[in-house]
Amino acid sequence: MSNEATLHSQEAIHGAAHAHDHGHDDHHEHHEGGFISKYVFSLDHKTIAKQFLITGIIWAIIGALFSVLFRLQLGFPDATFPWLESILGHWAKGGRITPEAYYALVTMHGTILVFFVLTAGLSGTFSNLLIPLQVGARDMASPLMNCMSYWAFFLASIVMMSSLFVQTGPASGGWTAYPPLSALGDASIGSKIGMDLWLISMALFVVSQLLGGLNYISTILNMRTKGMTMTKMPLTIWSFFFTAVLGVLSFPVLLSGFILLLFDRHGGTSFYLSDLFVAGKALSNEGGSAILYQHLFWFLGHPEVYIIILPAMGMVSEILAVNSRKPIFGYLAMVGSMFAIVILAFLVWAHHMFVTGLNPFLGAFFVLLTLLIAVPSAIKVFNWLTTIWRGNLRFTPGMLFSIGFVSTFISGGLTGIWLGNSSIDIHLHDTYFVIAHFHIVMGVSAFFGTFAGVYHWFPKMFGRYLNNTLAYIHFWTTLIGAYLIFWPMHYEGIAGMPRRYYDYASWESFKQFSDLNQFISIVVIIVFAAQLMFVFNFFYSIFKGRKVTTTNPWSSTTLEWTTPINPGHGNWPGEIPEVYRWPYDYSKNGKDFVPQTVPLSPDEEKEGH
Ligand code: HEM
Ligand SMILES: [Cu+2]
Repeated sequence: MSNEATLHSQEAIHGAAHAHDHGHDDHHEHHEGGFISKYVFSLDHKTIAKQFLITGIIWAIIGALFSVLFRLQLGFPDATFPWLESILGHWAKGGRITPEAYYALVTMHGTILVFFVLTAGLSGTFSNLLIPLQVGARDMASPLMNCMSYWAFFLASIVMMSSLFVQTGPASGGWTAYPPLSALGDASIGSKIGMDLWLISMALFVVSQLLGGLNYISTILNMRTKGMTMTKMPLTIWSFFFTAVLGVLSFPVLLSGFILLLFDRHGGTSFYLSDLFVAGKALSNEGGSAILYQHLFWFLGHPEVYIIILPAMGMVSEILAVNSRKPIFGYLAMVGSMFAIVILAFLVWAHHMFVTGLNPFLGAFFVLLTLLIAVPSAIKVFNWLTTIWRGNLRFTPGMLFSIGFVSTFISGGLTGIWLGNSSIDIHLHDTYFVIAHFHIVMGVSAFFGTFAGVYHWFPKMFGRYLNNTLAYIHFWTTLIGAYLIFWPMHYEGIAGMPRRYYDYASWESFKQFSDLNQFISIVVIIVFAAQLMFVFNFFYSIFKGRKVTTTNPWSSTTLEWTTPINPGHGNWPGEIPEVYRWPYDYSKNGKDFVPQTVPLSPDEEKEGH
C-alpha cells in the first residue's frame, strides 16, 4: 500500500513539476523586463500582495485621519480649530467642520476602512502572498487575472480619491448608501456627483474582488502540490477559501443593487423610490421601495463582516499554533465552524433591518439564525484558548496581536448577542452601542489579525524583520487605546446617544457625555500616532530592518518557509516540495516541530495520521 503510494507520488511530482516549470519559464520571458513589468504590472503573486498591502496602508492612513477629524467635532463640539480651515478650505469654514463635511468624512471613513483596507488590503495581501506559498504552487491559477484584480482595485481607489476633490465633495449617504439620500441628486450635497463616483468606484471594486476571489478558489482547488490534500491545508488557506466563496457569491448582489441605484439616479427608473414628498411637492417616482435596496445591500453587507474577519481568524489560528509550539486544537472543528459561519452568513442579513417594519414573525427567524452564529464562534474561541493552554508561548509581536485578536473578538462578539435579539436591537439601533459593537469585533479585531499577519510574514515578504521595540509599543498602545475608545461608547449607546449626529451637544440629555467624548477623542489621537509609528517601522524596515538569515525564522511547519529567504518568481528554485503531513506537528515525538515535507515515520503511519 505504501509502495503504491510512493510510486504514484513520484509520477505525479514529475508530471506536475514539468508542467509548472513550463509555465514558469514562459513567465520569465515576459518578465525579465524593466522596473515597470517587475514592480508595476507584475504577474508575481508576491509582488501583487505587496501592492495590495501598500495601497491598503495608504488608505488606512486616510481613513483613520478622517476619523481623527470628525472625532475633533465630536470631542470638542463648540471649539474652532483655525488650522482645519487651512487644510479643508470651505469644508471647515471658520475652523469648524461643516455638517456636510462631517457626513462626508463619516461616509468615506466607513467605506475606506471596510472595503479598501480590511477587504482589499487584508484579504488581497495575504490571500495573494500565502495561497501559492502554502499550498505549494508556483503562482495563482491565473496570474494575469490576479494582476487585473489589483489594477481594478487601483482604479477604484483613483475614482474614490478623485471624489474628494470635486466641488460638491464626496458621497455622504453613509457607507451603506441608503436611498433616498443616495438616489436623489437633490437630497444633499453629498448626493451629487460624489455619489456617482462612489458607485462607479465601488463597481470597480466589486470587479476586483471577483477577479481575485475566483483566482483564489481555483488555485486552492487545483494547484495544490502532491500530498497537499484539503485536510492537510493550513487553516489560513481554509479561511482564504471560505472568504473567497463568500465574496464571489455575495458581491454580485451588491453590484446589482448599485446598478439599479445608478438607473434610479440617471435612468428615470424607480426601483427604490416611491411616494416621496419634497417641500410639499410629490415626486414622480412610483412603485419602488427603499427597503428593496436594504435587502440587496445587506445580502452582501452581512457576509462582508465575515469577509473581513475570516482571513484574520485563519492567520491567528496559524500564528497561535506556531508560537505556542502546540498543534492547533480541533482542526476539523475549526474548518467546520468556518463552514457553518459561511452558511449562516447568508441567512441573517435582515438582522440589520429589524426597524424597517419587518414582520416580527419573520424577524424571529432572523433572530434565531443570528444567535446560532454564536455556536461556531464559541467553538473557535474555545479552540484558540485550548491551543495556547499550557503551550510553550513565545510572545512575538505576531503572537501578541493574535492574542489581542482573540480578546477583542470575544468582547465584540458578546455584544452581538444583544443586537441579534430584535427586541433589544430596536432600542439600540443607530446608537453608539452599535458603533462600539462593530468597531470592536470587525474594526479592531480584524486590524489585530492584519497586524499579526504583517509582523509574522514580513520576513517572508521583505527578507527583513520589523523592529520589535516599536512593535511592542504599537501593540500595547493599540490594545489599551482601542478599549478606551470603544468600551465607553457602549454606555453612551445604552443611554440613547445616536450615531451620525453632527452636534449631539445640542441635546440636553446627551451633554452629560461631553467629558467622555473629549476623552475618547484624545485617545484617538494617541492611537493614531501609534499607527503612524507602525507605518514608519514598516517602511523603514523594508530597507533598513535586521536581515533574515535563516529560511525558517519562526520554526514553522508550513511550506512558505521552505522557499529561499527571498523567493524568486516561481517560488521554489527546484521542484515543489511534496507534503506528507498536516501543518501542526509541533512538540511531537520529542521534536519541537516536524515540517509538512517530512515523510511519516512507520510508527506514525500506523497511527493513521
Ligand atoms: C481608532 C479608530 C476608529 C475610530 C476612532 C472610529 C470612529 C468612528 C465613529 C465615532 C463613527 C461614527 C460617526 C457617526 O456616526 O457620527 C465611525 C463610523 C464608522 N466606522 Fe469607524 N472608527 C475607527 C476605525 C474604524 C475601522 C477600523 C473600521 C473598519 C471596520 C471602521 C468602520 C466604520 C464604519 C463602517 C462606520 C459607519 C459609517 C457610517 O455610518 O456610514 N472604523 N467610526
Ligand atoms: Cu449582520
